[in-house]
Amino acid sequence: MSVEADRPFRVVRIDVHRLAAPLATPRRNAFGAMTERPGLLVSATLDCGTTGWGEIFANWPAFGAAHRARIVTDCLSPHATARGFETAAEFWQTLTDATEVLAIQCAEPGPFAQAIGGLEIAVQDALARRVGVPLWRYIGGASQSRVRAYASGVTAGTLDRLVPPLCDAGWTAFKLKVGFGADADRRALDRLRGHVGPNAAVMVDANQAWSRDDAIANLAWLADYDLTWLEEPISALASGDDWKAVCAASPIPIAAGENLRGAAAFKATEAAGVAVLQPDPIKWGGLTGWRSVANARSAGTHFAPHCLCGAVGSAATAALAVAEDAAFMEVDVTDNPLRSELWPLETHVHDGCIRIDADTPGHGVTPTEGYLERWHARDASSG
Ligand code: SMN
Ligand code: MG
Repeated sequence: MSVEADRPFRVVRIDVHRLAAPLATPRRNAFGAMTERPGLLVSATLDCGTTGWGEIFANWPAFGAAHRARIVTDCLSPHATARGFETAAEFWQTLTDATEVLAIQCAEPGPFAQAIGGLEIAVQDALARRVGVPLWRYIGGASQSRVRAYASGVTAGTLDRLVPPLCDAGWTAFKLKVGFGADADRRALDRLRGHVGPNAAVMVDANQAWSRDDAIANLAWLADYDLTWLEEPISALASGDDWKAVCAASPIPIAAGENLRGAAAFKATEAAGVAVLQPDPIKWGGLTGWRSVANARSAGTHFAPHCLCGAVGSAATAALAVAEDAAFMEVDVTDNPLRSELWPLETHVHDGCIRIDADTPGHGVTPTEGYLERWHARDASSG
């Protein structure tokens, strides 16, 4: 039973921190390259004096963190500090309702949802710290304090370097980016399976690369690879009929969610046959929205939260994943000092599972002054 109904609260201060960590090697995706790891943190201080931390999705566009920081300071803070609230769920719903029309007028429901999600996580973290309870237990987790991790960010070009040390460290699940042509994808999958062996879980992520027909055509060879799931084979905005056709044709569980917003969207994607839901709390929903999706899912549908962010977002998503008994949690294993400095893999992942300290209040990550100064974004687009 969540303890969040302990007593009302008021947010008295909100701060945002734009971060950027240069990358020695650009991180390439189908839609562009990252030359630095951006980050956007938000802190919320309650009337009792406790401060909690959240993270707002800001990976793209490169200047996105500055824009989302202004959404927090100019659009959300006035509503967040105007009155007291009974629960974090009421806080999240109030901010969502209060800015819904503005987000539509700006054609920016996504950035607004991301900003609200990160701010709600900061409030939940503060509420859990206020009563000295770990966040995963505060939001209702009871049974276990760990969740199976899978390594993401693995590509044909990086797998030979990234995967063997992870296998040596006990990792047992790996996700490969595909969508680069059947021959190239097959070669990469063969090499990955060669590293990880027959018992490891292997997932593939097409990042929306295929049309409905191309996805169905690719299933013919993907079926040979004993995959745990095929992620985003087609556009997140493709029709329900397209998703139904791909799911019906696939012998492999289909996964999606990182680009969906709203409980209705997740319900529709599940109705289309998607078997693994992957909401990302710092892209939409925070802990409140995420848990509404978790609680509404059908018995046979699995949860594996998407996560591509720094230490605060990783720790908050881990708390969620544990509280909701997720099947897996994504861990980006590529270079990101914004995560590794305060949430190092070697500390938090053992035997292929993310373990959460059962005693530390909140999500357990408190950015230090040194961290904030070291990674403070110094570009001109300070917003
Ligand atoms: C992903 C998307 C964009 C960049 C990196 C990784 C991927 C994921 O969809 O699941 O993390
Ligand atoms: Mg993905």
